[in-house]
Amino acid sequence: MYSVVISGTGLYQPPHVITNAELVESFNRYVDLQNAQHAEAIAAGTREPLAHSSVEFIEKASGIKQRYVIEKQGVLDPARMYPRFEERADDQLSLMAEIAVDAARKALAAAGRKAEDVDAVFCAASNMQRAYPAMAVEIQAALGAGGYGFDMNVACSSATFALEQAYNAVRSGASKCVLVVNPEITSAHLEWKDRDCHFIFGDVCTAVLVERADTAVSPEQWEILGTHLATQFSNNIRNNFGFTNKAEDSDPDARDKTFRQEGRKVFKEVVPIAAAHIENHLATQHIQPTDVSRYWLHQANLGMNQLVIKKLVGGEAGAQIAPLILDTYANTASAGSIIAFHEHRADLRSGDLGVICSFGAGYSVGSVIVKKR
Ligand code: CO8
Repeated sequence: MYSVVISGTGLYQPPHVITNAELVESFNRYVDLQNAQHAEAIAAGTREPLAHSSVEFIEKASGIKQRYVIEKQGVLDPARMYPRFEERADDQLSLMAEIAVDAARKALAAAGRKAEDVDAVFCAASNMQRAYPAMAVEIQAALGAGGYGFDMNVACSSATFALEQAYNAVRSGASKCVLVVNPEITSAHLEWKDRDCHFIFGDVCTAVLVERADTAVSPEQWEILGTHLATQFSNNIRNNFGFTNKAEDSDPDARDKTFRQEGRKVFKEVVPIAAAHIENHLATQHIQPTDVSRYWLHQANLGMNQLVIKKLVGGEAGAQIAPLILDTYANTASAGSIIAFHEHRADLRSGDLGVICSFGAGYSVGSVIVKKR
C-alpha cells in the first residue's frame, strides 16, 4: 500500500452575491403578489396566506448571512425565482464542467501538477446537469487529463465519499493522481419560493488533488491517515426530480421536484450521528478528539456545528477548532467542508491533525483524517 496525500485544493467562487436583505426583499415581494392574487380565497378561508421571511430569522436559525450564485437576476425576480442559464450546444463546455475546470486548474497549480499527470477524475456533487455522458469525462477531456472519470452523488457527503474512492485508488496503486471535483449548482435545485428553505444554499465548486506521497511535488501536503463512510436511509431530505418523472406523468413543477427537508428533524438526528461517527473513526486510529487541531465540518447550520464540536471536544465551534464558512457561502452541499479546508489550514504546522467531515441527505456521513507533512 502507498502513502497518500492531498497535494492541492482549488475553489471556484461564483461572481454574484445575494445578501439576506436582498433575498428577503424579493421573497416578500413574491409573497405579497401571491397573496394579492389569491385575496378572495384567503378572505373566504379556503387558502392560507403566505408569510414573509425575515433576515433576523435566517441569521439566528442558520448563521447564514449571504450566498454566492452563478446567476442572480432570475433568482431575485419574484415572477421567476430560479436562476436563468443559457442553454448550451453539445459542442460547448457545459456549465457544471466549466466551474469544475476552473477549480481543478487552481488545485493543479497549487499541487505543482499538470493536467496530464492526472489519471482519474471523480465528479462528485448533489446533482448532475445531465444523465450522460458523465460530467467527469467532459471535465477530463477539457483539462487534458488521462485515465478515466466517473460521476457520483451522495448529496452533501459526495466530496468525502469521493475522497475515499480517490484514497483507495491511490493507495492500492491503481491510480497515481486523482482529481476530485465538487461542482455544486444548488441554485438550480433549491426551492426559492419556500420560506422554510429559500435561504439555505449557495453555488460553488471545489477541487482536491489526491496523489502518491512518494511522488508528490507540492510544497504543502496533507497525508490521509484514513477515511470512514456511513449511510442510514431517511426521507427527511429529499428531491424526487428524476428521469422517470415524464413516464409517471408527474407534474414537473410539483413541490417534491426540488429540495425539501424536515429541517428540525435533520438537525436533531444528524448531530449525534456525525459526532459519534467522527469519534469512532478517530478511535480506530487511537486519536482522541482533543488531539485534533482542526475540524473542517459540513457547513449546513451554525448550531449543528456548535453541537458537534461540543460533543467532541467540549468547546465552541470557531475559527480555531471548527472554522465556519457558511456565513459567507451558505450551505454549498458537498463542497462546504472542502471550502473550510481550503480556506482555513494555512496556520497549521507539520504533524498537526485535522478531520474533514460531511453529513447530510441519505442520511450520509463521511470523514477523512489528515496529518500535515
Ligand atoms: N423567516 C421567518 N420565519 C421563518 C422562516 C423564515 N424564512 N422559515 C421558517 N420560519 C418560522 C417557522 O414558520 C416557525 O414558526 P412557528 O414556530 O410559528 O411554527 C419558526 O420559524 C421555526 O421554524 P423551524 O422549526 O423550521 O426553524 P429551525 O429553527 O429548525 O431552523 C433550519 C430551520 C435553519 C432549516 C434548521 O432546521 C436547519 O438548519 N436544519 C438542518 C438542515 C440540514 O442540515 N440540512 C441538510 C441539507 S443539505 C444536504 O444534505 C444536501 C442536499 C442536497 C443539496 C440541495 C441543494 C438545493
